[in-house]
Amino acid sequence: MPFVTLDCDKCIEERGRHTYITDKKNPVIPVCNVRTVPGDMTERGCAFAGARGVVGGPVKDVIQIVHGPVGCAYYTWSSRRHLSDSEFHRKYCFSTDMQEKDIVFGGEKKLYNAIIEANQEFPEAKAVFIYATCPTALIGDDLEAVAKKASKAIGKPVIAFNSPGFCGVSQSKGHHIANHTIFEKIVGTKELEDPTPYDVNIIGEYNIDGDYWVLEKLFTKIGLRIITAFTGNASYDNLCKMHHAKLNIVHCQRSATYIARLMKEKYGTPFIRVTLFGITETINSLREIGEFFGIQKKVEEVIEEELESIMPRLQFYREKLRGKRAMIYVGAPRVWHWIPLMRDLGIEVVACATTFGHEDDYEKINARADDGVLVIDNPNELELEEVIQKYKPDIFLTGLKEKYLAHKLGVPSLNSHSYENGPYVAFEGLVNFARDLYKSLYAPVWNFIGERWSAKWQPNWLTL
Ligand code: CFM
Repeated sequence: MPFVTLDCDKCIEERGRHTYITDKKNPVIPVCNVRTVPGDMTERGCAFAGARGVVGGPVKDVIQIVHGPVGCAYYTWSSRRHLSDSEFHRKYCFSTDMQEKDIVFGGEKKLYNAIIEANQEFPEAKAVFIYATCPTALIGDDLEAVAKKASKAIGKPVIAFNSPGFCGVSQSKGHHIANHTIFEKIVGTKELEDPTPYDVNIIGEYNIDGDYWVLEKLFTKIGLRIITAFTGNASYDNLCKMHHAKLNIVHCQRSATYIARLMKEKYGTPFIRVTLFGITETINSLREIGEFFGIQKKVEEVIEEELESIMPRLQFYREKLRGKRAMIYVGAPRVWHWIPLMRDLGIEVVACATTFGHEDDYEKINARADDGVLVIDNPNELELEEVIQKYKPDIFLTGLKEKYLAHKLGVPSLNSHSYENGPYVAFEGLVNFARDLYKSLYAPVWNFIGERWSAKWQPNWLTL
C-alpha cells in the first residue's frame, strides 16, 4: 500500500492519506488542496498572500495598496526577490493601516483617501491595485465600489482583488482569484501597436532573483518577442496587450494555468506547459517551442551555444554533487520542475513535499520521480523532522522557515523559494544553482558537528 502514516501522525489519522511512496505500477494521488485538519500545524500561507505576494505583487508600475491592518502589508517590503527595473516597486509599501475604529465604522473612506493620496505622491504609477484582507472582507467593505469611484477621481484604472485570507485553503486560491481579476479587468484593454508572428507571453514567471531576465535573453536569442511575463517585472500596459500573443508559454503551472486557459477560451491563444529548469527539460521545452514556430534550426543553434558556455563550468560541481541525496519541500511546481534538474546533476531525490499541490502536481511528481520516494502533501514541522531523520538527505531544498529545522538536525539547506544567489532558471541559472548546492553542502561549518547520522550523534539542541 503506497500510503504511509508517519509515527508523529498517530494522533491525526487523516494525515495518512496525505503521505505516500511513489510507485509507478501502483500510483496514487494523496488527499490534497483541502482544508487543514484542526490541530495540524500547517505551514501554508493564506489566499491574500497568493494574490498579493505572488501574482499581483510583481507588477512593477502600479501602486499596490493592502486594505487591512498594517501587519498584512508586512511582507510587501523587500521580502520577496521578484526584482523589477522600476523605481518604487519594492521601495514603498502601501497599506490603509486599519485600526479598531475603522473596523467598527467601516474602512471604505479610508481606502478611498489612501488611493487619492498614494496617487498624488506617485503620479508616475500607471494604475492602483487594492487588496482585501480578512478583516476588511469580514466587515463588508465594498472594494469594487471604492475602485470605481476612485478610478473616476484619479483618471486611472483601480483594480480590486477580492481575495481575503480566509477565502481558500491555501495561497493557491489567491493565485486563482488574481488570475481571474487580471484577465477580466486588464487583459484586452489595450492594443499592441507592432504585432509580430513571434510574440509570446511567459505565464507563471515571477522574476525571482532575476529569472525572468535570463529567460528574456534566451527567448530573444531564439527569435521570439515577449509581450509580457505574467507577472514578473510586468508593466500594467503590457498586461493589457497580452492577448496579442501567438503562444502562451506556461512555466509555473500551479499559479497561472488559469489565465492561459481563460485566454485560450476567449482569444483562442494556444498554450504549452514547460519546465525551464535544468538541462534536459529546458532543451525539451525549447524544442517544443521551436516546433510550434518552425524555428527548430535556430533553437538547436542556441542550445548548442548555451551548452558550450555552461558545461565547462558545470563539470566541477557535477563531480562534487554526484551521488548526493536530496529532499525538496516547496509550494508545488518546483518539486516536479526540479526532480529532472537534480538528475542532471547526479543527485537523487529521496523525499519531497508540497505546501499546496493539487492533483495535477502529484501526477507530475509521480511521472518524474523514481520509485520509492516519500511524498507529503501540506506537511507540518514534526513530519518534516521525522522524514529528515528517516531518509537522511544530504541536503534539504526548502524555504527560510524550514531551513533552521534542517540545520538543527545537521542538514544543509538551499533557499528554494527566493534563492541563495540566483537566477536559477535555464542554462545560465543552472550553474548558479549547482554552485549554491555545492557551497551549502561543502560549507566548512558542517565539519564541526561530527559524523551526521551516526548512531551516537544527536543534534545539540536535544541535549540542551
Ligand atoms: Fe509557482 Fe512560484 Fe511555485 Fe508559487 Fe510560491 Fe514561489 Fe513556490 Mo515560494 S508561483 S507555485 S506560490 S513556482 S513563492 S515563485 S517558490 S511556494 S513552488
